[in-house]
Amino acid sequence: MWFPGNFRRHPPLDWAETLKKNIMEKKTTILNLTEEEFVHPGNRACSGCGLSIIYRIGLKALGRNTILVVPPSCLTVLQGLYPVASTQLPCVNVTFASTGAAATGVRGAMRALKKENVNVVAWAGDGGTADIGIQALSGACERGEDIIYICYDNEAYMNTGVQRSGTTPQGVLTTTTPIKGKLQEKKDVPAIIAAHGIGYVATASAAYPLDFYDKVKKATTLSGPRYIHVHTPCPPGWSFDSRYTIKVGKLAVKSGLFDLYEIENGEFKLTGESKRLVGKDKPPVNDYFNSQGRFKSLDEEMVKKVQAQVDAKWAGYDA
Ligand SMILES: Cc1ncc(C[n+]2csc(CCOP(=O)(O)OP(=O)(O)O)c2C)c(N)n1
Ligand code: SF4
Ligand SMILES: [Mg+2]
Repeated sequence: MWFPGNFRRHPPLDWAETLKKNIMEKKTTILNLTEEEFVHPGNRACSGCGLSIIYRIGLKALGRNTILVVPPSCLTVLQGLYPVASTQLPCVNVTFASTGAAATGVRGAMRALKKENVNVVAWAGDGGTADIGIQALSGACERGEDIIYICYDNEAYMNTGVQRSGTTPQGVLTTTTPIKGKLQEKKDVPAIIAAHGIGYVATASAAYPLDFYDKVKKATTLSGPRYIHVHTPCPPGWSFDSRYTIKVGKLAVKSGLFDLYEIENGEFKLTGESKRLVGKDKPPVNDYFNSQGRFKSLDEEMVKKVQAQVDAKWAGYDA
């Protein structure tokens, strides 16, 4: 279970200096985000929900001229039902398998109405993206549909009680993998989508919301299919205390397990914290595993295997 001492101590950061530097360099900071809110205060997400962080920030980046397309998921619950929905933007709730196709239809409707400049944004969970919705998403990418697709990856089917999905990492305990954890490795969805040759694929983390904001903002300036995959900690599903969402999310990135990057017109580049980590010492992956109850059945051999995979991947980045 959770044990705060698992986190290594880092030197204290001078927040005022960092903020000043970022403002001088014209980077995105919390001070220059719009004050307009598109998610009402008070909604049905659990406390500490990573999705609720990126949803609030992502909608700020998208702005009012946006239509959302959402399949069944925790996001449907977070949004709630009309007339008490928490989102102040039009949202179409669609069937689980159809998100990519439904977004295609909304884009077609906007074209027919000559409202070409609307952001049509599919926003789906990992189960709705990696497993049941992948056919519709793949079709939309292959056809070159003019949509933004955001997948929030909490690494299981959370809304229905934590069942394993294609993106659940190997060894994770879920209600459908309750003894040894999931046997298979995590499906690399951004790589699958990138293999369609679309113009923009990015990864992000709820623990680095401004990096996510910049990527969503950039996606709104591009056209064609754009895909953003966001690592999204979930306190009840991952079994950690809800106050540690950002720390757990940051550990996934800092240990080199989940990388922040963009693939723009086929060109791969690390971004943000991952870019800063190249050539630097990283905390062992076991620090991340120890921060959550869902990894408690991992044995030493599996931890060594994952560490070796991460080291090999980063040796490639360092080259
Ligand atoms: C065809 C179909 N099968 C199953 C369901 C039940 N269902 C609703 S939400 C959900 C889980 C979605 O998981 P994910 O996409 O990862 O989103 P999360 O709940 O984790 O936010 C399931 C299985 C459904 N609504 N439709
Ligand atoms: S179960 Fe997880 S993803 Fe779903 S609302 Fe709760 S914290 Fe968020
Ligand atoms: Mg999920």
